[in-house]
Amino acid sequence: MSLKCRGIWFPRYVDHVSVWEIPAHVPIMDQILSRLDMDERFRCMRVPAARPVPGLEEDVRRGLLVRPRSLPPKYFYDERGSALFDRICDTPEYYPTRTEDALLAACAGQVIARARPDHIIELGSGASRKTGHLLTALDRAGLDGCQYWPFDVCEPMLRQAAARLMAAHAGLRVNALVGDYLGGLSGMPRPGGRRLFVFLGSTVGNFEPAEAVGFLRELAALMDSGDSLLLGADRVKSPAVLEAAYNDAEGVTAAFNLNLLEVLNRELDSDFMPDAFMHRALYNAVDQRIEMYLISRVRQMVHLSRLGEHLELDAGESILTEISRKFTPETLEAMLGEAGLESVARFEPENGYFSLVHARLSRRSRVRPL
Ligand code: SAH
Ligand code: AVI
Repeated sequence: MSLKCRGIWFPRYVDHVSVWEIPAHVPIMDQILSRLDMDERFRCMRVPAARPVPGLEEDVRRGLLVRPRSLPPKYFYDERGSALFDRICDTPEYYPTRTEDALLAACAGQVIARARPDHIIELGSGASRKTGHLLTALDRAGLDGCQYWPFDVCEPMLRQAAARLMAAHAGLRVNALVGDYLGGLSGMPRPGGRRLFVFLGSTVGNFEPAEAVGFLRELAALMDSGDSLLLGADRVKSPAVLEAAYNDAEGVTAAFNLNLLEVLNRELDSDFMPDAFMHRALYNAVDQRIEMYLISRVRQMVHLSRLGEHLELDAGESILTEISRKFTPETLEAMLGEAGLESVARFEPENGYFSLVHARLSRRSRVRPL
C-alpha cells in the first residue's frame, strides 16, 4: 500500500524511512501530510447525508439554468477555492478573520472554563485557523483529553488543518469529518461527554434566514443540556467597510469568485471562460447582506456538456454566487431564539464589528423532549 503526495508515491511504511530519504523538493507540509494516516491520533471519516442533498448537476439545473441565476456557495471550496479563502483572510480589507481571531484569543479561556468540553466539534472548519486559541485554552486548563472533530466539505483542507494542529498540540486527537452539512447533522458520530460545537467565521451568514434557523435547530436537536455552541457572526456596519472587505484591492476575492467557473468546467465539462466574467460585491442595506455576483462581460453562450445543456447569458447578466448576511445584536439573538438557543455570553470588540456568542439550549428547549 502506498500513498501519493504532489505526484510522488510514498510507501506506507514511510514512518520507518529516514526523513532524508524523502525527496528534498517535497515541502515540509507534504511530509507531515504523508504521515498523517499513520498517526493513531488521526482519523478521517465521511459523514453520511441524513437526507437527500442536491448535487452540483441538480443545483445548476435549479439555479443557474433559470433566471434570476444563482449557485450555492458550497461549490467555492475545492482545494484551490479553500486556499483562496485562506488568502482572503489575510487581505487588509477582510476584517472578519482578524477581528474574530482577536476576540477568540481574548475569550477562549472563559469559553473553555464554562464549556469544559470533552469534544470540540467545528462545522465548516476550513483551515481551523482560529481553533488553536480554544486548544491552547484547553491545554492551559489541563483538559488535554478533549478531542477535536472538524467537519468540512473540503478534505484536503481538513487534512492540512489536522496536521498543523496535531503538530502544535501534542496528544490532540483529531477526527476529521468529511461531508456536506446541508445533508443534515444527524449522521455525525455522537461521542459521549460534554460537547462544544463551534461555527466560526460568520459562515451562518451564508445561509438564507430560514436556512440558518433550520441549521441551528438541527444543531440544537443534537445538543444535551451540558453542551454549548460558540457562534461567530459578522455585524452590520458602514457599507464602505463591508464592500471593501469583499472587493479587496489585490483581487483575491475576485479570484475566489471566478474559481467557481473552473469548478463548473472541471465537474460538468463546461466551457466557461473566466475572463469573460467579472466579480462584483454589493451591500444590500434592506436585507443587511453582501451579495456577491459573477457578471457576464459580453453576450455569450456556454456549453455544459455533461448536462447536455447550454446557457445563454446577456452582456451584464449576473449570477448570484453568495450572500453574506450581517447581524445586529437583536437579529442575532432572534435567530438563536428561533432555533431554541440562548446566549450565555457575547464577546464583541469596541467598534462592534463582529460578535462571538457562546450559547446553550434555551430553558424551554431543555425541558422539551427533542
Ligand atoms: N470556519 C473557517 C472557514 C470559513 S470558510 C473560518 O472561520 O475561517 C467556510 C467553510 O465552510 C469552508 O471551509 C467550506 O469548505 C465549508 N463549507 C461550506 N459549505 C459547506 C457544506 N455545505 N458542508 C460542509 N462544509 C461546508
Ligand atoms: C465563509 N464566509 C463566511 C465568507 C463570508 O465572508 O461570507 C466567504 C467569503 N466570501 C467572500 N469573502 C469571504
